[in-house]
Amino acid sequence: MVKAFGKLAVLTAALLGSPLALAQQPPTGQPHAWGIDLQQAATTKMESIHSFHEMLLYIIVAVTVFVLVLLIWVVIRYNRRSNPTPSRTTHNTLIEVVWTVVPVLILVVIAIPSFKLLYANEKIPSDIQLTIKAIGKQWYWTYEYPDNGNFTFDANMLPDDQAAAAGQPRLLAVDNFVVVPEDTKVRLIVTADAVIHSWALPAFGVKIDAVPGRLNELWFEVPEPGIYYGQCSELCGARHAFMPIGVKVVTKDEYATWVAEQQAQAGIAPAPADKTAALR
Ligand SMILES: [Cu+2]
Repeated sequence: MVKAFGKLAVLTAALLGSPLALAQQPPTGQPHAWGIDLQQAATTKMESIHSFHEMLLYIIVAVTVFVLVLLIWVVIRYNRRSNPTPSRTTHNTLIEVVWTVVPVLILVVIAIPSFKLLYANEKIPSDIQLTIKAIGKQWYWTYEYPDNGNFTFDANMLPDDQAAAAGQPRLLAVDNFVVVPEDTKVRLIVTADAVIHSWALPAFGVKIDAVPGRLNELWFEVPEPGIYYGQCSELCGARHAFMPIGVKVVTKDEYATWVAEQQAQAGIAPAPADKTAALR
């Protein structure tokens, strides 16, 4: 339904020639001007969040319209002029039972898929193929690749001029991407060094707090190569808004090449049990 509204808005805008006509989703699942709806889903996890969100929207619209109709009816039918002698009813057992039971049922209808989704997204699959560690710092992210010889790098935001030169979006551009292979179950272990941050990537449907002294974990599997952006989502100090998250999903071959480059830079000899071999 949201999508239908979004499409309708874009279509109307195209006909009227307004800037909304430019509101097509960019291919990389990043926020954009005149955007409506959640970010495009890049994982099945995010697709299930989209469906749940749409189901909620139907329920919200139905409840709102029902209450509005009741209000209008009361205003018209029971105002002082049309109803000069008001009823003195104080109790009606049937109505009271109905207005208690129906909302409970609506909440149950919402709660069941909500908990299912929550548990499904929370559970880390047993066949994880790659583990990466993200450490939130003030105010950038450090990444470690323990499965590939434990090379490490920092990801800082690019200033506006460099972002434009690199063809990356302002405030989301990063100097170093988290590179992951496509079609691979990736576990991300998340922690922080001083204050709480949050590693969030809307297109993947993931968000988790980075807490000092604690390891949190999430997982994702992205079928399509591309560049995806997220941001630190827990207020962490002065430059909280300037520690974006950039994930580059590449083919398995490109991933192996990238890992080899990183290992060469770090002076790590590729280990025999290197997990990149298993990925290819
Ligand atoms: Cu932050």
